[in-house]
Amino acid sequence: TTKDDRETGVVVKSKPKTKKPSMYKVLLLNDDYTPMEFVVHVLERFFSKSREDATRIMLHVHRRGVGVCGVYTYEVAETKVNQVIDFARRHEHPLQCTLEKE
Ligand code: TYC
Repeated sequence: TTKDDRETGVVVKSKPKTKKPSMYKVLLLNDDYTPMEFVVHVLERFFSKSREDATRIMLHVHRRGVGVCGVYTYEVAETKVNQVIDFARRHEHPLQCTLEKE
């Protein structure tokens, strides 16, 4: 935005300093060992997906190798990645999850 000082004629520019945060995709990766039901449960539990959406995403990852679970600000995305990896590890499944800037 620009502003013209009426006495000096000096034009100053300012921009509103609030910026939209960068958004990050949380990606789920396929593997040969994690049970399909476990992946569906992860999508319901950590990404608030319905059983139907969770099943669709799981099958997409199973067939294509990778899929998007959700899009979040960096801090939220990183927390979800850590929660998923930790939950999978505790259940001794190799499920992997990562984040990617949008
Ligand atoms: N490929 C796995 C199987 O056949 C299922 C699976 C789907 C694993 C999605 C990981 O992110 C994944 N049991």
